[in-house]
Amino acid sequence: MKTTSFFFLLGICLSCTVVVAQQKPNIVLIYADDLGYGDISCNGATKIHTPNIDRIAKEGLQFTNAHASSSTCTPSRYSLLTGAYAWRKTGTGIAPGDAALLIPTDRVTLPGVLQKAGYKTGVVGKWHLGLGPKGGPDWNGDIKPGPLEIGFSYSFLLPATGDRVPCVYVENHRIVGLDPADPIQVSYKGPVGNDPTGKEHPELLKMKYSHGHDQTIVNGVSRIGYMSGGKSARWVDEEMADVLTGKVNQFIEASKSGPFFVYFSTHDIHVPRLPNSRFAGKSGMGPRGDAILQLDWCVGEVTKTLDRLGLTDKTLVIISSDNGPVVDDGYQDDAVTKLNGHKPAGPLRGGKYSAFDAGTRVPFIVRWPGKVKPGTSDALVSQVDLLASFAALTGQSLDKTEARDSFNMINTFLGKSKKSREYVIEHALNGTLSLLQNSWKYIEPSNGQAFMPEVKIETGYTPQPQLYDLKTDLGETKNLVGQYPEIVTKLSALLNAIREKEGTN
Ligand code: NG6
Ligand code: CA
Repeated sequence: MKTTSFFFLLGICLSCTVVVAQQKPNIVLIYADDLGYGDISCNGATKIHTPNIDRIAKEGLQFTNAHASSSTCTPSRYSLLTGAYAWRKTGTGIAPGDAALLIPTDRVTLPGVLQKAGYKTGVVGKWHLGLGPKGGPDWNGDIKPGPLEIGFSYSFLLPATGDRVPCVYVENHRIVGLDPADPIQVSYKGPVGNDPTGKEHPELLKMKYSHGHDQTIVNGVSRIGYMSGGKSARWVDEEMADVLTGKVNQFIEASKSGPFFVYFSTHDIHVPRLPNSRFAGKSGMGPRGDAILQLDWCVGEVTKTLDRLGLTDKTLVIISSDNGPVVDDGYQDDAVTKLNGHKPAGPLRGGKYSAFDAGTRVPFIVRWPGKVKPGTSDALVSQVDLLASFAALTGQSLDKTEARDSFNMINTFLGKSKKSREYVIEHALNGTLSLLQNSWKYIEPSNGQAFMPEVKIETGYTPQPQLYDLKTDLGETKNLVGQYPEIVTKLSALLNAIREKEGTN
């Protein structure tokens, strides 16, 4: 190539980069809880219909090989927001409801990056990343540090999960509707106050537990952890989807001049599954299916708001999930008996908690009308890359030690390229790491139960290494370790090198 044409081409490439870098679409990230790859009709479900999610998929780009970082909530969200794998830092497993904020306030974060680029940044819904200083939050005072100290300008939260106390909403630094004359007390060590527990008073329950979840009863459902007081502030599970969706829509309305980022972290379809009466009984699959319908409704309501405000074309919408599916996660809600042949994980093996692919391979849909060409992408991608990708999209550079596991994959997320990530790491409940590269999946050896009887999930934990070729064996049934020892050596060496990568936790 002649030098002049080389520089001409270089010029074109650079100007493309600049065009991408200067775009500041609004960003709506709808992050479902425990939604499996096969739980939505656009991913092949036939027993349940999700028209609003399907609409986003039809108008957008649907990924078939996108991963959460972990097969449980807290570590997936930690890595989504920090661009670093949670397993690099101790204490980032499933957090109790009184945990301190897990993300140090001096860290670069996904909302922080967007805030620096001029975005209004909001989070609504499940948090589960701890709140307050070491020792936990002051529930009756200012609850901080929290989202507002790590890059969000507005927050409306379930502090942990729907099945963990305290069962109250926290807006910015305060519990909503708390009566100072009835202070709230929270403990994960032992009972506080006189509220009945599920263990002692099962006759008071409207939904019985199947395992765990036998502590303080709130709204007829016993939870993990103990609480007392705060009666006027307690949430009603059946109203939660409406409350959260309303807050998201208010935030969008108030930020419509843009750009804004909203992280809508739904409670659905996590346990306890108590959908609104509009959805109860409607799926024919029991509360788990009804919660999927409710989630789909939430997506529809947000979509309508974007349409009404004329923001649809200016908004990048992403729908995904924090980990794979579980059917019985601790309540007797008919999810198992009414499954009716539905396959929450689609063709994948395992589920929530596991090292098999259903643990982390989740729905992932990107819509940006006029910018993202509708279709499907088989590129291997990970949610850990959203931070660096949004930094690139908004024209910002990151220090090399920050967000060390997050790569700029914006062209793949926007469908401009089919390029896969060089590798993806999956992290399971017992700490097992797996490495995906091309069509290979390597699961490192680990100790732990191969089958979790309460949740009836195959974990993929074995003392021997495992190697699967997902191109020919998506269901991870034939361990090829004996046939390809050189691939095993290569992938385990790569995994170790990644494990040792330097950077800030
Ligand atoms: C488990 C809970 C489960 C769920 C999970 C966290 C029991 C027996 N099981 O310990 O119900 O809350 O933690 O789910 O307590 S996650 O999606 O937030 O990671
Ligand atoms: Ca989850």
